Amino acid sequence: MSENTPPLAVPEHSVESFTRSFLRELNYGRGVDLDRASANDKYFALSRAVRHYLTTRWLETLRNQHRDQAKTVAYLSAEFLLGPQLENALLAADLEDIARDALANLGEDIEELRAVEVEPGLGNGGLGRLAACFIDSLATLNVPSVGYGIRYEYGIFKQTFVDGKQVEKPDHWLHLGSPWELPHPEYSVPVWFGGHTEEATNSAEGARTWVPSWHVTAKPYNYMVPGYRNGRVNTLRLWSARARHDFDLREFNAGEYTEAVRARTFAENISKVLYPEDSTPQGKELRLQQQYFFVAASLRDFLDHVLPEDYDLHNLPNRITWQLNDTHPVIAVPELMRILVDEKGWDWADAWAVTQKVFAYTCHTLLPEALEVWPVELLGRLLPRHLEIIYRINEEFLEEVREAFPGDELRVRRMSIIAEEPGRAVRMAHLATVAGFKVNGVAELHSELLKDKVLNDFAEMWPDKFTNVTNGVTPRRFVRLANPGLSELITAGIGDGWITDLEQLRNLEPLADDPEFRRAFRDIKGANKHRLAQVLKDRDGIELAGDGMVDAMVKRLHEYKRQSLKLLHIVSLYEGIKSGRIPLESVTPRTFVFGAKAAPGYVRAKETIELINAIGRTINADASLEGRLKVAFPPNYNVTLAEMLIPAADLSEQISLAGKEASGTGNMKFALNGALTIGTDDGANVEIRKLVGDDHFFLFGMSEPEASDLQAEGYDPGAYYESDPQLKAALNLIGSGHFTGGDRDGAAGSIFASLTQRDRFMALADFRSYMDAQERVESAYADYESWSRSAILNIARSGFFSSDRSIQDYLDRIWGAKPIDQNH
Ligand code: H53
Repeated sequence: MSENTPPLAVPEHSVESFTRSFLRELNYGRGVDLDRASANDKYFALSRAVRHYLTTRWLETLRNQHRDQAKTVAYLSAEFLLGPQLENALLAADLEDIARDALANLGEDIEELRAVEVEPGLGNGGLGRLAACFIDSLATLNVPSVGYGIRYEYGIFKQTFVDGKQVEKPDHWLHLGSPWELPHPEYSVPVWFGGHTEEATNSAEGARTWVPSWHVTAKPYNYMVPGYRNGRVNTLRLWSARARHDFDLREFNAGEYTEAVRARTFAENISKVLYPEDSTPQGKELRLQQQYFFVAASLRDFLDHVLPEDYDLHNLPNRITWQLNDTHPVIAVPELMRILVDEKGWDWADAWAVTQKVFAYTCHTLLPEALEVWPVELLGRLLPRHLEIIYRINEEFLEEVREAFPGDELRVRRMSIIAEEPGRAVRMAHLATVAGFKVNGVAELHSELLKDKVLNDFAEMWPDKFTNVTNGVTPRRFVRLANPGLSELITAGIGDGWITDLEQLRNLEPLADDPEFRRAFRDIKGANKHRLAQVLKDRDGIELAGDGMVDAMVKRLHEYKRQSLKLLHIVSLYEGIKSGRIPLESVTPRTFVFGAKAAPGYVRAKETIELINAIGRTINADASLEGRLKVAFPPNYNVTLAEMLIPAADLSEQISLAGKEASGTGNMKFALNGALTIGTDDGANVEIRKLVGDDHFFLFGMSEPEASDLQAEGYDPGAYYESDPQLKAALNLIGSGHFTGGDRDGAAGSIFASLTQRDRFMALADFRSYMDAQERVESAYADYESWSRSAILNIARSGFFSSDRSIQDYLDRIWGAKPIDQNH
């Protein structure tokens, strides 16, 4: 299209026009008429019709971007946990009512068609969902940006339970196709691997020539990322791996069918499946291939297709920031150096000066074992030139360290990008910290601990490099879409400005004292609980405990998050009731809701799942507890389920050991939907508590310094076990096999032993304080009037946790990019 050809006009916002679009898509796009259309046909036609309304804006955005060459943010992330696309597109295009009415006129129920969608589960948990919230906010804030990642053919596995044990099923989300992606094979780029290096053919200082030995083709698929009703539609570009040649015709003709497709299978494996690890890196060759694959394709794409042909790359820092989402994309650093020095012929020093100005690094963890480290042998085999470049970066960096701290060789070893023990390996977090112009943590406490502990040597050397950007969540998806009842109530009270300016929720504060408003809030919470109850019943045959409290712990299953501590609370209540210590009538009716996937290879996490299910089975089958206690553990927790569950919750469990959860973002979603938090002083809980106030938050447990002191002194879980009779009784009941049909060896025995002997995340030390806090919860909940006041205040004071605010922080303090006026 020439610069002067305006894109098509946005179709008219009317039921008639929408109906026409829908039918046209059904007839011409799917080749069926309404009478013969499958649910999938109708879902496709509906999605495509919605897409029409956004496409014009998308083309405009791309045009403007090309014309303005404005500073762009490229969010490089191995994961984007997008969640259902249709509802978000309907919302962004302001088509919810029109589409519903149009379909109703045709005798179709939009909810039924929405249910056809399989969400793209291209992420594991917090980090992937954060990336999805961030691209939503970037678009809504009108920032030129592009998300780059991998189009995994199989997303995060589908979790099922068989005899209470997790069994993983492949998530073939593309099985019926996706109406949301647009392939662009013409923009495919080759990505090379292996081989060796040779003397350079150019004369640049530091240059070498890489002679790789094999390659795959990276084929881009574009996804729309619509801003909220602001006319901007950004792009998410996900790469799919293909073999250069589909198959070898000669071999095929000779009857060697398997051989003929070998190359293809090999290449396509790279984007075949998302690694189902969360917070712990898996040192697998394929994973490094995935990382280099998407990063190399993305850099190439930006340099060759987004920038004008004659662009002077010395200006790159004014044109782009590449944000590195954790260490996964950090191989981009030597890749850019390689392009500038070996391909463009720049001297090393010039290339390094530019490279150091275009990357910024977000660290999402505090667990040292979670920082990626690649064996030199592997990296050198897969990417020999990159390894050489890393060595040189390290050499010059260590010179700098020696100059700054003369004689401190211990420090030099600690800071080196290359670890020597246990085997030689590249520390990707160090590389990112050396190359990045900013390094940020994801919550205040986390950023402090990064500076003081995990990356302390680096912070001493470059104090200004370190900053904090507290995470946030998109209010569009997690309030407006997930909780329509609450959204209407808020809008009736304070107008609808909160959807894009979440601090406006502050204006709800006075309404917390209005009994009418509180009653309306309670009605909505009740309706959300019914909605959840219905879904769980239909989906999984699970019953909730009447209208009781919904107490939710949903997150990945990880020992540091301490699902086991939650279990100790449940078992202690159960044991207390059964032994007569706790009168049944005094127990608040409550349903403990769990949602959690365990990494398939994480044995302890899988045992915990088994134990939750075993305890749930026992409690749920106990007629004497009917209407009092229930345990609901719906399998396959994902974004779809989160949107259903979070709005129904009264209590949000955020009980990680202090100093272990970098931020958490579920905690924010719950508070924004009017749940009160029971939590430790960890991650973003700290900021939530400060904002909502101690009276509206149930704090318990050791602080981070207390926990690390106790660890340093030598923690003995046995001492807690012996000295607290209730704790002992709960643990013994688990260990006795009471919940596991008498089996003391399997999950129950293993968790009993691990908690009483090692208890790596000190659940036993926090048990008493947790139980006390749960008692405070019970008495607060007994006055539901005052509880709902606290819940409303939680909403009113959580506006800070919008991802719009996070993105504004990144813009102001890291990226230096600006929102642009779409219509100028
Ligand atoms: O990232 C979230 C944090 C959360 C943290 C999580 C995370 C992953 O999901 C995967 C890897 C990793 O290093 C960290 O655990 O605390 O809220 C987003 O920042």
